[in-house]
Amino acid sequence: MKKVLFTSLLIMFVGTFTFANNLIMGVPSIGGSTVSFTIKWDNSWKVSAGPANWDAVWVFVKRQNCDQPNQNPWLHGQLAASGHSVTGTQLQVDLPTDQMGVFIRRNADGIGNINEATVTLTLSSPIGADNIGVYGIEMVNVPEGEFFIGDGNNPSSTNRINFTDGATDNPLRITAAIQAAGIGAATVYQKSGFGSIGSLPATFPLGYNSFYCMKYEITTGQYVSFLNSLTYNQQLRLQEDPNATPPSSPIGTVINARFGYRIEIKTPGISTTSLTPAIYGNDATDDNNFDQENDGIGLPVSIRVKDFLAFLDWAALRPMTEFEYEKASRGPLTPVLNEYSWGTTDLRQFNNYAVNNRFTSSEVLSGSGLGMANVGSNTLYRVGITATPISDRLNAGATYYGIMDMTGSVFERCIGGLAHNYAAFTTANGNGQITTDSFADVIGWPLSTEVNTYETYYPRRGGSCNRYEGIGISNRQWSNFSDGNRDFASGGRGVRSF
Ligand SMILES: [Ca+2]
Ligand SMILES: [Ca+2]
Ligand SMILES: [Ca+2]
Ligand SMILES: [Ca+2]
Repeated sequence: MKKVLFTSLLIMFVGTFTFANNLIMGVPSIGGSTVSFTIKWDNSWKVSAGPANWDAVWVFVKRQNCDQPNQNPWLHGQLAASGHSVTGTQLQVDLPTDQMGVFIRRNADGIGNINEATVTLTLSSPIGADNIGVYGIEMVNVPEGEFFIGDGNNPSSTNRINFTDGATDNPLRITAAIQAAGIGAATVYQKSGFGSIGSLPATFPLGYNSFYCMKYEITTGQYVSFLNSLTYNQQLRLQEDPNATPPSSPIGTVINARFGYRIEIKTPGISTTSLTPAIYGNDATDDNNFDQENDGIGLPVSIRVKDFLAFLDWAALRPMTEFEYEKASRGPLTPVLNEYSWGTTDLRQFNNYAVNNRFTSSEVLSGSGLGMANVGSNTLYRVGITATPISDRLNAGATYYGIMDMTGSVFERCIGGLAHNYAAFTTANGNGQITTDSFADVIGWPLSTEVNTYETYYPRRGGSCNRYEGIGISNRQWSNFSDGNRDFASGGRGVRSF
């Protein structure tokens, strides 16, 4: 039986110019090799001044041969080289060379709502009786250009380990020439040489070139969509405790419950007559009624490095580097000592405010102000909660480009750190598939076949809801931190070079 799934992986939309709004994608229709669906979202932008960037939706397709739908894996839906279109006059469809998905974005400068339009994508082979899933993730363009790493701190002070120009405490400007040649030895970008053991070559993304960055951290809704596309054995490898809580466990078995959200088994899998995967859902209210409006679907997830990399490979994205983290946060502006992702040292912690409409898509804090950040509260709130209809960058806590929660909420895992070699990392994206043991397998991603032992190979940036120290844009004090479970409010987001 043919079925179609559709998932707005992120249902809330906010940005520098904007307030919370829906990305809405309609139920797809299928014919021949094509998938068509409606799309609309509010408070979109494309601007030539200031950040000179735009927002977009990364859309990709999964397909499943349905002769044995309970057992067959969902495979990434490779797109054809042409045959992609969108109706109306506002939008355009951009196809990357690897044909893993498309970016839907404004075709001209403008700020405001996107009228409903119909997107048609052509797959690389006829759909036949396959089941089809369509997924969308909101992204922000980070344009090509120079920027600074480091904020001028003494890297030895309070163990900041921040980037410098090598010789002094001063920031270093990343230029086209540096990207083209590779930045080289760690002593070039850190005073004590605390960087990659191997020299970073031209193929290592230093952030000069443009890339797309997820507007928000990976959410519980996105993570559940990912889990629900896996085989039983893949799910087993991502369980809380594979021995105690296999996918065939009863309804309500907790898979990942941290800082307020609860991901549980909604429909148990089957392990007796066949291996039918479980269906997971969110149940923040813990009444075993899943995926309700107040079940915390828009909260960020706290996950291990293994989970994080598997999600990014599945979504055909990649991790960002530490250099790209600083670019995405600071933009081209001159560094401010100890600045946070909104560009100042203003800071208001969430715990000083009440929260209304808890766990819903309209969850909101009782107050606002400059530099709102979820650090030290030990609770997670919906991604982008600080953006309001009238918020500017400082009030929304947004980065220069309009990316949310880069300071606080969950840690942003990056490629980088010290005491290991990440010179082989490139702009290569995931290919939509993970291994049968649920590992990412992209060449160049550090140690992606080891279990839990590579947590220290992915430095964490920006602080989290359970850490208020070391949260500045350039602070690297969590570079060498080991935590093999999901207890530390560590998550992150994907990026993609076009
Ligand atoms: Ca429950
Ligand atoms: Ca519920
Ligand atoms: Ca964060
Ligand atoms: Ca892969």
